[in-house]
Amino acid sequence: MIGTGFVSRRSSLSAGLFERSTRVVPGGVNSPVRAWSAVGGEPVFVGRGQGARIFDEDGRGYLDYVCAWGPLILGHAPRPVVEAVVRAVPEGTGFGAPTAKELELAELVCERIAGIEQLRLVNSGTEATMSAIRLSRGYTGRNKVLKFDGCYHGHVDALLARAGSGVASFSLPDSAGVPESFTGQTLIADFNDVASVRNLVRENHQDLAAVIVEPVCGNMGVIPPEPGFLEALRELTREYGIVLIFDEVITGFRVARGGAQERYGVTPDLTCLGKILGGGLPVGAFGGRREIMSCLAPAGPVYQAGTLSGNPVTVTAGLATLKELAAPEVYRELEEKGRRLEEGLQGVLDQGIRGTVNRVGSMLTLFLGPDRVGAPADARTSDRDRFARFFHGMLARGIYLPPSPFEALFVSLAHGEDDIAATVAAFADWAEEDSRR
Ligand code: KE4
Repeated sequence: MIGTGFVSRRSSLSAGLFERSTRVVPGGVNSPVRAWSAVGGEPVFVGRGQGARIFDEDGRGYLDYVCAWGPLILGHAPRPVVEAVVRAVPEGTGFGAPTAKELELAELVCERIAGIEQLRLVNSGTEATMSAIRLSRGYTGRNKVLKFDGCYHGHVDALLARAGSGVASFSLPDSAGVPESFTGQTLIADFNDVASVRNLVRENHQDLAAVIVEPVCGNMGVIPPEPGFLEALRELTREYGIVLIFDEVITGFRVARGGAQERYGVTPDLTCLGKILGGGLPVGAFGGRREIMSCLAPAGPVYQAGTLSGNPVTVTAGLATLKELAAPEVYRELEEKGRRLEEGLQGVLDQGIRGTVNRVGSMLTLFLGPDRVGAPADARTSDRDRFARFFHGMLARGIYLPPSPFEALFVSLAHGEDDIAATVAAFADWAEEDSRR
């Protein structure tokens, strides 16, 4: 069955395409993680996807756990989304004017996500977090923002920053091209370390506009919040009038129908969304308390805009996707599939491989090396060479994983029990082969 057999040789067309691509696209890719820098080798060029599988340009199938980095919770080309988009396109692909559809999507999101009373659609998660930071600064009149070491919020200048450690530090930029002045107002705390946050907040609260956090860290591999961590952030920010922003670009509609804020029962002031919200088409959104959102132009003085915001085709795909995620049993199914994969992988680790699996719902990470990953610092002790062998070993067995130890695997509704069993079997087979090295 495609996607579970051994892939005897790598796609030759992909290799040719990659070489061509590097001539006209920086690094040959339109987003760095796709270049496989963390695992080596040349990326597979994907020709199409269907259900739980993708197919490279040679038609070789792979079980896909990247799922376009999270959006494809229904799997690839789900019929309800495809049919809705096919119907929508002949009606026009964009108007630059308000539409009933974007209003319907905003109302649906406000109904699903507890912390959102008003919503603004944008075109990427980066736009969402960038705008939420600006809005927080405009609303509070303060300048500093606090983020967490290891959390990623898109390539926003002010958030491309991390300190050496998690204590009070004004960060240096993490990317060329970002002036120190742009990150000079960015504080870094340690995820799951309430004391590191409390110290920074108490020192800086008079000029601290926002605390932004991935409620489940997904960008150092999956790291769940420790019990009480999110509650402590909520209490601290409320005490000092600081805007609490949940970056739910990954977790929104992923870890629960109402996102992480529903799963953990903590309601932020602002929420950033993306990925699943667009059903695989380019999207982002930010929303929250009406009092804060009403500061946004044209209602208020904080400017934010976007030519393609609320694009009717994107909104159609988003509505069709969210409608498939309405029934509670959907999240029971996702939880069960995630659990099966976690237990299967952990079972192989328990046979003698150092590592651990972290999971929240249908997003999970297999760490090779550390026995426990409760913070990004733990994740950084991962055995990167072994991960690279794991990645390629699984690829050769028809399993397509995120090409980095610091990303999440995503299980979709299209992944069946056989697929999950085949994935675990492939891991066991690779592990046995690797142990003989
Ligand atoms: P985009 O601008 O890439 O749509 O979203 C940025 C973003 C914001 N917040 C969180 C929590 C995110 O995870 C992301 C983007 N996620 C990465 C993968 N972890 C996208 C993959 C890529 O960069 O190519």
